[in-house]
Amino acid sequence: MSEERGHARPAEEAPEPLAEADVEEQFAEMEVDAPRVGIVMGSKSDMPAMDAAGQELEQRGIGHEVRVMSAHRDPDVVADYAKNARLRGLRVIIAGAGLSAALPGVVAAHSDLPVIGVPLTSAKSVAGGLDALLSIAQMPPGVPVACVGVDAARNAAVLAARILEA
Ligand code: RP5
Repeated sequence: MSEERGHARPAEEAPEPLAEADVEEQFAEMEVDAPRVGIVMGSKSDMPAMDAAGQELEQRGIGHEVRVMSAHRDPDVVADYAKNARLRGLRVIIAGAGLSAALPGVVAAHSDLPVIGVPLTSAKSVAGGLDALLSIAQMPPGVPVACVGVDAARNAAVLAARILEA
């Protein structure tokens, strides 16, 4: 029982000091639960095409999270997400976008994690998604983005799984 300065506290209320091993154990548990793959996309309209990535990771038992953020409409959100990704436990980022698909490249500019871009097609696309394909694949030297086929979100998830297992 603690009776400092006349304030009695019942023994059951006194917090047990955590041993160093306990802290490490708790930290390890947090890391196990943290998603390892981040799936991001430029618009809610990309969700139907990007669903396949989440489904593939789900089937493989790989923890992931899904976020909608546009490189052009929410540039600060994208930068913050990419900058904090590694610290949050993410190891691969899958980024899907259509039209002038800057999202994968911008994520790669702010993070050293491997980024897999998924070029998406839509009614406004040029040549069935060639615009997005070139935007994602034609990165400048030093800032690589892996690029799967147009609308090939499932392949992006398979590649992410292989990167995690490499
Ligand atoms: C891109 O523009 C998105 O990734 C999406 O594929 C495309 C159209 O977006 P919405 O106008 O449907 O929001 O940034």
